[in-house]
Amino acid sequence: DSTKPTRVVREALERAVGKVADSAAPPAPGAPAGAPPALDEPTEPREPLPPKPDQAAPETRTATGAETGAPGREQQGAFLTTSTGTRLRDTDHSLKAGARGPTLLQDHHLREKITHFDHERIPERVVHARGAGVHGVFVGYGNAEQVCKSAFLREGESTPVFVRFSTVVGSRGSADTVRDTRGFATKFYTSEGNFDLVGNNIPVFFIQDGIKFPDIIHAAKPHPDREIPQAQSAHDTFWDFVSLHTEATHHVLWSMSDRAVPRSYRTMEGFGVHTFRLVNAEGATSLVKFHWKPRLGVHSLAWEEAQLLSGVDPDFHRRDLFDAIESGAFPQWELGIQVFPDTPEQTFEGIDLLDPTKIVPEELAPVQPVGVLTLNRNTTNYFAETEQVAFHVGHLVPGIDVTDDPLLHARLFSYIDTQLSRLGGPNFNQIPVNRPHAPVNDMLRDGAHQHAVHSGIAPYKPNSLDGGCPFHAGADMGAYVEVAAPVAAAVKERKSPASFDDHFSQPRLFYRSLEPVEREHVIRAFTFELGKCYEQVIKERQLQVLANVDTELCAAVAEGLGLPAPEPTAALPEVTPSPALSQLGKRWPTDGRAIGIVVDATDPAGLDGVPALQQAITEAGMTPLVIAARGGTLPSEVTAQRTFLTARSVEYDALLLAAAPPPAPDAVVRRAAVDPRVVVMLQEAYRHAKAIGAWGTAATALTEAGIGLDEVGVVVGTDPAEVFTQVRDLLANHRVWERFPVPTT
Ligand code: HDE
Repeated sequence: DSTKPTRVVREALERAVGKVADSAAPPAPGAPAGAPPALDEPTEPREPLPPKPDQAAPETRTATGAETGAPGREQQGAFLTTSTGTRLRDTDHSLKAGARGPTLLQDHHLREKITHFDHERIPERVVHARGAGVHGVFVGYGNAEQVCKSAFLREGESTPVFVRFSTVVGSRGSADTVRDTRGFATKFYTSEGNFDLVGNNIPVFFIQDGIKFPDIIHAAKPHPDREIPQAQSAHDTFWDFVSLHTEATHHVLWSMSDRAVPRSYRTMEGFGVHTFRLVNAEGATSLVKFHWKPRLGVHSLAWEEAQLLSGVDPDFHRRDLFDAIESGAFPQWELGIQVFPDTPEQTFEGIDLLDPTKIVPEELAPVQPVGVLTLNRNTTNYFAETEQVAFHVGHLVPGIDVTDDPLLHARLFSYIDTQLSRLGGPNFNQIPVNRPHAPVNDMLRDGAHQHAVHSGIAPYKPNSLDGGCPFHAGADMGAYVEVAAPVAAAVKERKSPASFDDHFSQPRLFYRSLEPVEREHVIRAFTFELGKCYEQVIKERQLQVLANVDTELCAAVAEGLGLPAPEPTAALPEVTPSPALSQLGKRWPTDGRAIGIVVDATDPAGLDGVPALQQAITEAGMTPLVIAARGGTLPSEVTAQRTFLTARSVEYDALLLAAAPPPAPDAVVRRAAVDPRVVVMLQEAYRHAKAIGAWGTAATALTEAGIGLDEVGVVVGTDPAEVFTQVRDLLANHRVWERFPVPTT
């Protein structure tokens, strides 16, 4: 048998690994012994798609919409060319010495094509590699003028923005719905230069000093030996580090809460994390924390939903964002500020404003809205825009300055430095998505990928040869002037202030501010994550950390792990809960929610009411998605967008079951057995505390799934419109929270 390893190979394998592979791919069925393995059929050729509009006319706008004056490098003209504009006759065959002969080195088109391809990838971001970016506009309310002179905050001032949302730990191709912090980075192309607000959806950070950043990231990233697990914190190195490094505890509590599994990028808060310093037109300063407040409210996935989605639709958040914008449901956030007096201590109500592991509860300092962000345009090219966008906390505009937060200071170094290797040189701000809309005259010259053809001969100051140009502006001409903030007389030392030593009061404040059902989710998250660790000592050490946060939390997690709950090492501090930290107890707009309508394709009477229902859902700003046993057009002109094969409950915020009106009470109901995939869908939707509606004979499916018709969040009726109205009402609370268990300890 020619496919068996030879004796020499067999012996070498036996020496090396002690066993031998049996054979290569099996021969085709029915093929004579020794025949080569069967190959797949080649794909059928298809008709080419018609040209897109931008293939006919060259674009002269940058990716951000600004006029550049010079044509970009996007496709121009209808003919295929080389990168130097020479038209090509054939790009399907390399130049060969005869049709069956060797390929010739002289084929310059082949070499250009392959060389470019070989270099298409750039290093992914070392953190926040997985992301989705979109364009939008920010409009100032004008009320911030008392504290900030920045032009983009002026009343009615409209500023283009680019926003990139991201996860932190995973690689570029990792799933969207993993348990992780989300990045929320905004580039404002203001008339005074670019301002980047590079924030997260969690208001605190794992570390207080930037010098620890490589440590936390090395611990959170996959294990270096096998590079697993991907995009997860549920592994030994992460819990090893955070259980030893207790200043991470506050962030860890947020990461184990529902905040770390957002329903959508559109339903996340954003936070600047650090305290910034604002300056008004008179030069008076204030300290502030930035917040983004989503108009749709803060909502999360259930943990099991997030896990299922990682497989069912790893692009869930991207798709959700792009689809919402495509359909005109533009997501909105208000930018808000918490304002604190700029005192020498830089504390507020005893909270150190320079400590990035601390929040200031909104009840102590309300978040005051100063403008509104609307995301209204998807990217044209993911790589050119989202991959190449370069944020930097040092991209500041007059009116906004940094404070001495030691985490922020390390970031001020890191964000430029990282672009040098990621984007390959110092000219990354010339890339279209990074170009400011304000005029640039920077005297920075040369370097890799220089796109500007600078004129003049004196890129230095002072000069006389270019007439002294460019000129210094001065504050009255809109120049950026650092605030002359005093620096305390000090000695050089590697040390943090004593106020940074409190690692437990705010994690406790956070946990105690959550509703019982949210606390249960935190308990389960800790139990899940620590349950994935192998080392007993790490679990025990983390339980000790939890004992110092909250007795209920520690006891419940310990029970789940089957370990004794340790005693706290110090008295637990008194905390005043901050209700603003809970996601519950509020009602929110339901725009952009996805409603699955399960239909029976063989039941024309049941499909009759579906078009009107779809219209009602669309008019309510939501997306109706019809799910049937087969795709295509069904009776009553209903189109199935999903089939039982492609649909999974996790894609929908609520499920509706359509069927014919119930037969007369004495009629014998004869229904085909409910498809088991519909039963799974219903059980999952029920388990994830989603609203479920049904009418007509469809209620049978609920019974078959073991769901009581009178249970909370289950709406059974006769009129589709009425059932939908009630389901919509339930959706305003996001979930049927009563279905989740609450802590019992
Ligand atoms: Fe980042 N961070 N970071 N970070 N960060 C990066 O910059 C870094 C921190 C955040 O969508 C990198 O261009 C250090 C806090 C976001 O492109 C890198 C420290 C917060 C994004 C970097 C921090 C953030 C990044 C990787 C500790 C919330 C994605 C690629 C001193 C306030 C931006 C890049 C995007 C990206 C370094 C801590 C948010 C390596 C050294 C705190 C949203 O420069």
